[in-house]
Amino acid sequence: MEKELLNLCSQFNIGGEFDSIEVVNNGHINSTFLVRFKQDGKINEYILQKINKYVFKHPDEVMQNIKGVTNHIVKKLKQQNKSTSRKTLMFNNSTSGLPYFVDQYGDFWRASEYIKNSTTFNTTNDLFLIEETGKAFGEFQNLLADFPAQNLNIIIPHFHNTPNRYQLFKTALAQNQAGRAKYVQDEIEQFLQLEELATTMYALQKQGVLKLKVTHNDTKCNNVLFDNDTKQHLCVIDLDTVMPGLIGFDFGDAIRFIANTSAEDELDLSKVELDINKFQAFSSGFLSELKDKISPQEKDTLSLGAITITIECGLRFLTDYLDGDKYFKTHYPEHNLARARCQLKLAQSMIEHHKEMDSIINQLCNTPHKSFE
Ligand code: GN1
Ligand code: MG
Repeated sequence: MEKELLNLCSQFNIGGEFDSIEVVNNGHINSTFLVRFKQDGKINEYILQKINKYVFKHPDEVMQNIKGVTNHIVKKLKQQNKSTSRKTLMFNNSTSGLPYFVDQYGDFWRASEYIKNSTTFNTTNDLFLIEETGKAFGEFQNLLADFPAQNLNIIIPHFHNTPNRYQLFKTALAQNQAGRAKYVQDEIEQFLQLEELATTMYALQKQGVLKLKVTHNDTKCNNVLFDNDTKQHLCVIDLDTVMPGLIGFDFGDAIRFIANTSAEDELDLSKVELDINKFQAFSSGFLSELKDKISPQEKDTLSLGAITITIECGLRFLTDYLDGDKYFKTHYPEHNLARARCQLKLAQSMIEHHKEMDSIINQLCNTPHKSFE
């Protein structure tokens, strides 16, 4: 393995005196290695990654998107006379001049410099970190605000097409492949009642009220790098699902994940709620970077984006439960159902707090930024 990996490094013109290789085990999708070389008395560290070709059918298109957005981020930072150091992932070209190398098995590999002295969080109650997470995603959107989103490849078609997600749900219900529909009549009914609300954003997009922008599509806090010492954000990582989308959905998915009182699959639903302080902290960071770059319609629908994505995600879990757990990895038979119930409860809590969320966003957009430090 070591020999193969070293050969791959040479395909990316990475070299020097070999020091060590480590397997990095923090992703469910790609295979990742940290490789170290000595050169002129110092250690250079690189990340070598094999792209999962089952999940990503066209890794070349994934890399084309990533190259486009990372080059744009560097260009914008330079224009603003800001340092580019540790502010984006940058991928090496291989000897063929492309940002990937295809090995003898048809696997796609990519290489980038390791971002030094950085760390990630899977979950946190620290409002400072939550605000920094908001800043990281806000800054990402800010730097890409003038990137032509229509030039991006569609990596996963219909990813946040909520009416399409409802269609797939109804098909799963009609087919009832796992024979589970009878156990979840209540949940089915609740999701159907939410359909009109959950498809509003998509309708606004179709009407041209909400525009497609560059979106990240996996805005969880563990996709942000923080400086190890200051705990300030550095940059956003995991750019595989960068595609055209709605800003409200990136915002909403981040809120779904970070601004709640429980895990995504909490069984005790009495523990599941929107945490309004976390909502405020994330929104404060996000809008400090972005409030001048988004339209009034985008601002007005940020909270609706959170509600929409939470319902959509729950619906995807319930669909998969009805299909017999084919898409999401599950750790026990009712896992997808537990996740679906949890998202339903969180969505209901968000609906109850809809006005409060809107008024926090309004206030943040109309007053100077005040940090949570
Ligand atoms: C999947 O595997 P992970 O956690 O990166 C899913 C997201 C869902 C999330 C729910 C490509 O993301 O859309 O929000 O599960 N990613 C894909 O936990 O379907
Ligand atoms: Mg991911």
